[in-house]
Amino acid sequence: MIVYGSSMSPFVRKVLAYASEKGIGLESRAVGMADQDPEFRAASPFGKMPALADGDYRLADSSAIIHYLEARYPEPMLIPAEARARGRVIWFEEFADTILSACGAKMFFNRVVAPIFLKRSGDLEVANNAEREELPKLLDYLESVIPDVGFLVGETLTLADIAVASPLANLGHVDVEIDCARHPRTAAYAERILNRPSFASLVAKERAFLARARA
Ligand SMILES: N[C@@H](CCC(=O)N[C@@H](CS)C(=O)NCC(=O)O)C(=O)O
Repeated sequence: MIVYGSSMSPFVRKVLAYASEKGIGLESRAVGMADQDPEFRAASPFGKMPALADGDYRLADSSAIIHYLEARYPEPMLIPAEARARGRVIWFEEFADTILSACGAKMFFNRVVAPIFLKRSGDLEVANNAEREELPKLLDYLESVIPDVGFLVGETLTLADIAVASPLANLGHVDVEIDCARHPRTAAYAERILNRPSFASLVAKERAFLARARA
């Protein structure tokens, strides 16, 4: 099974960390933004990453891919069956994909993607505004729902934790630290989840790659 994309994308990282937590062996194939690789384009009609190829079955979108994998490999269950728990897990995934990642993308695109990969200046005002005005409110929300110990939903790791931690990893790539005074639970939670082997090896590789690209 092949996953196309770069793990610096929170959506790709979410799929790779999820597969690692499930013990699903995936081959990660690097493609860049607007990549014309025909296999990738066949799996992702609009050229967005991630995309999956499982034999002749192809699928785009991190959530679609994860739902496919969860149905194919039910154990360990990372999307709970119980109605309320499942609803909460999908809420956190949506929050992470559409609200937290959108805010993070303003910083990541303008501080990293534009200058390093597109060789042009990013709009630093957009990035700084996202960091100062948008992000603190999102972290305030997380601070109100993250428990002192454990996970976002129930007693075990779920897709909710993987989805929320993934865009938090990008903050490290744009030199944004979660303020331990204002958001102590969120800071400890991010460290807890991102230190799991499923995330730690990906993030370490990303950091090394960015350090080389910036040098
Ligand atoms: N909803 C999609 C979002 C995927 C997405 O927007 N990926 C970005 C990278 S973070 C991308 O490929 N952008 C390139 C483009 O829009 O052309 C998912 O969950 O997979």
